[in-house]
Formats: sequence, structure tokens, C-alpha cells
Amino acid sequence: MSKALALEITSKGYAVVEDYVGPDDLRMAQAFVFDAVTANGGEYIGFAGTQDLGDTFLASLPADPDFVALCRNIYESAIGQPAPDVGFYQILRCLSGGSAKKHSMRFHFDSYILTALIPITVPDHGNPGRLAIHPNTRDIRRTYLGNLIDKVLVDNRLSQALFNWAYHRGSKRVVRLSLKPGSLYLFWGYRSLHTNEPCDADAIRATALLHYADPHADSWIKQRLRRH
Ligand SMILES: O=C(O)CCC(=O)C(=O)O
Ligand SMILES: [Fe+2]
Repeated sequence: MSKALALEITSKGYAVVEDYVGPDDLRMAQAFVFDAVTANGGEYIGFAGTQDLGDTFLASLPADPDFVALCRNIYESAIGQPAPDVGFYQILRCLSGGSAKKHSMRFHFDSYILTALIPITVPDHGNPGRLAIHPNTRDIRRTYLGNLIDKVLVDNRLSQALFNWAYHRGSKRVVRLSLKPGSLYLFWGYRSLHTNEPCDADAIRATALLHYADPHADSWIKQRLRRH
């Protein structure tokens, strides 16, 4: 299964495992998100790591042997080398309120090779908050410095304005995915320029992201700069 998924991610730009999360686990995570956004005055809130995720399935997912094996096998199928024995960089992003826009339409490359995304809640009205992916825009850079140069070229106003312009003109090169809560979406986050659409201020769009395998983890420069 992981071999087929890896091939699909490379050829299509992404792969989906439908209904990866069971209904009870999903409902509990949705209630968690709703409470967190409400407690934050209806505005954006993000959680890094697992420590504040209560007893939702998200708190134990990065230690789930099946999930870990899936990600490692996908990595190995595509990269052809043993998967590094590292954990995930995990975030739960809950978009809502006036601040939803600020956390949207910022095209970027992730620092990690594989991105696993599980939508928890999607807007039930207004902008659906799709995921936008330019499949495999770049290769894995040989050095951290090469990676850093890409990031600088992308993370500035002019580039962002161009990406947004192309996006709104309906560029065919970009995949626009309507997300289904509880399904698992996989893509090469390091290689693919991507972002999310916003949601309306009175809606909630929450996604859990588990990023796996930083190709530059051992870089001397990176360790000095202490960025991720
Ligand atoms: O929330 C999303 O749909 C994507 C977020 C993302 O790409 C990231 O946090 O790296
Ligand atoms: Fe990302």
C-alpha cells in the first residue's frame, strides 16, 4: 500500500487515504477544536506538539505504530534509503475569525519531506478553505543553503503576489483540494509549493499536520542558525 501511495504522491502531487480516522475520534477532535476556538474569542489558534491536545486521537497519533510505519514506508519507497529514526513536527491549525486570512494564501515549502494532513473541521458555508498544491515544484536540495535560497525567493511580497495572481487566474498547474474531515492527505511538502485558502470569519477550518523527515537535519549551517 505504501509503495502505491508513494507513486501516487509523486505522479498526482498528493494521495488520500479516505476515512482514516474513526467517527468517534473525529468527533472528539472536532469538539476540542470548537472549544479551543471559542475560548480564543473565535480567532485563530495553533497547537505545536501533542502536550496540549488533551485525549484526542491527535495526542497519540505520532506514536501510533501503524501511522509511523505508513509514513516511514512511503518515505523509503520514494527516497530509496532507510527512513530516519525521528519523530514528527506536529501542528494543529484552527482558522477562524478575522485572523483566518492572515494564516492563508502564503505559499511555502515545508522543511520536511513528507507532509501528512488530516482535516478535522472544514467550513460548512462560504469559502471551503481548500488546500492548494503545486506538485513537486523543486527537487530535494543537496545542501541546507540551497534550501534556504529557495525559501528566500518564495517568502517575499513580490513572489507571494505572483503566486496569488496565478492562483486566482485559475492556473492549471495547481491542484485545489476540497478537504474531507477524517481523511488522510499526503504530499511532498518539501518539494511542493503549497498553501491553504482562508475560511469565512464565522466558520472554522482546522487541519492537523504531521511533518516527517528534515533532509537537512544534520546540516552544520542549519544547526548554527537554529531554524527549522
Ligand atoms: O492547513 C493547511 O491546509 C496547510 C498548512 C501547511 O501547509 C503548514 O502548516 O505547513
Ligand atoms: Fe506546509
